[in-house]
Formats: sequence, structure tokens, C-alpha cells
Amino acid sequence: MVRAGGTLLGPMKNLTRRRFGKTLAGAAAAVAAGASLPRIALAQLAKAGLLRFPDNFVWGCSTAAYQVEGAVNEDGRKPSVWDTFSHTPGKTFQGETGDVADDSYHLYKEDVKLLKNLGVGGYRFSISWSRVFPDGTGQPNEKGLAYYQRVVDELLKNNIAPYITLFHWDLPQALPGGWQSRDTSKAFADYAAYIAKHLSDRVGHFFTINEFTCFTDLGYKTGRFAPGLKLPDGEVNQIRHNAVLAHGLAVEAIRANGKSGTQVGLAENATVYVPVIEDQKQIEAARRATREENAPFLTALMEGKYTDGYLQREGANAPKVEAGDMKIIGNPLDFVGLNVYTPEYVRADSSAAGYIVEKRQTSYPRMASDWLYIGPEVIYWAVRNVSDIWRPKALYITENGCSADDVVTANGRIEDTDRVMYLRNHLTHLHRAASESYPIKGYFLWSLMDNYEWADGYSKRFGLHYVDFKTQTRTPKLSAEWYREVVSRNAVE
Ligand code: GBH
Repeated sequence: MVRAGGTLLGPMKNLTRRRFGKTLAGAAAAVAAGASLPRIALAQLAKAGLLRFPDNFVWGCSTAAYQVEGAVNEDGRKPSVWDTFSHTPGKTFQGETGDVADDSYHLYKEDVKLLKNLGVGGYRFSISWSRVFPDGTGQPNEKGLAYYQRVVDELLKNNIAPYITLFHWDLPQALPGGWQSRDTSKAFADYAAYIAKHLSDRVGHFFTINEFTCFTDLGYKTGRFAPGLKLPDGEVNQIRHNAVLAHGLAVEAIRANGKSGTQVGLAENATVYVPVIEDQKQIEAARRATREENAPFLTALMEGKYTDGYLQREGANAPKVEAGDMKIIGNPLDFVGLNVYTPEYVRADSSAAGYIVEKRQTSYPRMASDWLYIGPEVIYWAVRNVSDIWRPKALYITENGCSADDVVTANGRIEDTDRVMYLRNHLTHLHRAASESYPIKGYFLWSLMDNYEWADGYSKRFGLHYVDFKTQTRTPKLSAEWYREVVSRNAVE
């Protein structure tokens, strides 16, 4: 197996030396205090279990505009497809909408305080396109931009670096044809240029797009998400193409309009394939599956082409590609962001593809969302597969976290030990990737606080902070205390 740069031994050696020094100091202090040496020395040795992350590792939290902001009619914002969809009867859990959500449009200073209390160094949030360009294109709305300037200022005042997602599914309703139109890709690039021009003096990292499959396939094929259409495969593939084209055009627009050195990438929930058994054949099968099954999105961006397998599988339904498109789509990135939640398992086999994806048994464990199967090794294989296939310069985990059936106890606490279990295990596996020298630079936990969980409304809670949606009170859960400890130690244990 080829590693993505550096050696395995380098960082491990340093780590061990640092830990050893600490252990000696601790044992010496214990002796001075008159404690029994063998016992204390043993206790100190247990510190060898400390899994420290690299220096300058960015710890953060993520949110998205429509899930937290509310204030949907304020200061010139016009509707996005999610306003329309959530207000359409039968589309979301109990008809719930993001009209108010966490009211972060007004309470953002409080939210920054939550981040500050966690001690994190980064906040990943998204911009509502239709706040800044109410019609998607044409005249910008200065009041919309001003809100994000206030948020950025507040973060910087608190030494928290802003990481901005330009598109987290809330497409301006006014854009004719939505993602069915190639013009939308161009409109996105113009919007990206405007944001880069106005915010890159203070924002160093931009994500073009969050999770392609959720607004293409779920929006236009299954109809589960906005705009709720069920189109035939050929049209869906064209929509997917418009979406990756939008990403590529935005990368160019940010580079042309942003401060030099601005870092550009995306936040993608690539489907992650875990080998069923750790032998070379299965590991290769997992790599092959990762490349082939993500062909319309991450593979296209990383390689500047659609795989032969994808084009063959889709046949006459394959996307129509104009000259120059693939080069734009394949614009080199400064980093890849991965939203990691749930694994798929693959096994090598003798089919033409060389792998098959395992079916899941009914007993496979999951969290509070039906789709959220628990397999903490997913985060290690996400980093490893993507790195081994494409060698990105840098990687961030741009989302990871879980829903849990949180309850408030009589004394007002939220003891979400299941969420702590989920997070601790994922970070342990992420540490493995870091210690093997994969270029993993940061981790953004989904989510800072409970929020509007799309079609599931407010019925699923992903936050480190419990939100009472009647009073907008935010209460740290046990997992928030736990995360603060991880951040302050830059380690899990
Ligand atoms: C992320 O998606 C999103 O970026 C974020 O906005 C969201 O709040 C968070 O995860 C938690 O869900 O309803 O059966 O069609 C994670 C990937 C893909 C998981 C779509 C849910 C819908 C399954 N998501 N999927 S279904």
C-alpha cells in the first residue's frame, strides 16, 4: 500500500517521545507526593493511550444556512427551493419548515459564544444564496451580504476561523429550471465570484458545494428533497453534470476574484467503501468501488472525466458534455472535504467490476436516523481510499456526527452517551488516519446545535447543544463537554 506522503514512523516517534516525557514528570511528582511508586507509575503509563492529533489540527463545528438561520423573509431574502418544498403539504415531517429554525440570523452572537466555549478554532457555515442574490442572479442584496460580514467579524473577534460553504442545497427559487438549466451553473459562478470578492479578505477557506447527491438525486430523482421531482435518468444525469460544472466554474471564479492564497475545495459525502476483510484484494476492491460508485461526482472532479464504467452503465442516458466542460470540472483543488456518516462494505469478486457491495443485515446497528448505520472505521477508510486514489493535497472531515434520542433529565441535563460513543469511536479511527500520515487537516462536527433536519423537520437532533425550539434556549449536552475536552487536549484517549 502506498502512503500519501511522509512516513509512518516520523510522527509516531515524536508522539512517543512527548508522551514519555510527560509520563516521567508525572511519576516524579507522584513520588514527591509520597504515593506508592509502582501503582502511580502504572497509572501514568496508561497515558500511553493518548491519541494526539497533529499540531495545528483544526477542530470545528458545522451548520448550514437553511437549517439554522430562520428569518426567511427578512432584509430582502427571497425564497429558495427549500422554502417552497417545506411549505408544500406532505413533504416534510409534520409539515415543519425552516422559517424560524434556530433563529441564528438574530442569535448568531450567542452561537459564536457556544463555539468559543467549546474552544474550537473553526466554524463551517453556509451562505444562503437567495439572501445575497434574491433572484439567484442580477442585483446583489447588500443587506444579505452584511449579515455574513457580521458573522465573520464576530468569529474573527473570537479567534474562530470562518469556513464558508457557498451552496448547501437552498437554491434560489427564482432561477428558471433550477439545476435542470445550465444557466444555473453560470449563475452559481457569479454568486461565488461576488462572495469571494467581498469576503476572502477575512475568510481563508471556501467550499463550493455540499453533497452533490442530496440536491441532484434526492431533489430530482427520488423527490425526497427539494424541489421534489422524479425525473428520468437521462435528465438526472444532466442535472448532475450541471452541478459538477457549477462547482468547477465556482473554483475558477473564486480563484479569479478572491485574495491570493484563498483555499478552495468542496464538502462531499462520497460513498465510502470499507473492505470486509483487511487483505490486499479486498482493499483494492474498496478502492475500485470508491472510484466507480462516485463516478458522477467526486471521481469526475478529481480526474476531469467520467469513468468508462459510468458512461457504459448510463448508455444513452449519459450526460451531454460540451467542449471544455471536463477541464473546468477537473480544476485542481486545494483540499477535499468529506462528510462522513455511514459505511458500505465491499467484497472482491470475479465480476467485471471486480467487487460487490454487501447487503446489510437487519441487525446492523444504527443511530436515531434510519439511514445512520454505525461503522466508525468508515472515517479511516474515507480518508485512506480518497488519498490513495487521488492524492489530494489536504483533506478535512467537513461533517461527522449523529442523531440521538436526546431527552432532558429532571435536572436539565442531556446525557447523550450514545452520541459520545459514536464520536469517540470515529475520532479514534480518524486518529489512525492522521498517524499514518494522511494529510488530514481538520474535523468539523455536525452539528454545533440541533437544527432543521430537512425532510425530517425537527424530529432528529444532531447537535452538541440541545435547542428548545419554543424558547431558542441552547443547552450543552454531555457530548459538548466531551468535545471540549478533546479539543483542549487535541487528543482522544
Ligand atoms: C448531511 O447529509 C447534510 O450535509 C446535513 O445538512 C444534514 O443535516 C446532516 O447530514 C445530517 O443528516 O431520507 O432516506 O432519502 C448526510 C447525508 C444524505 C443522509 C441523504 C440522509 C437522506 C436519506 N444524507 N440522506 S433518505
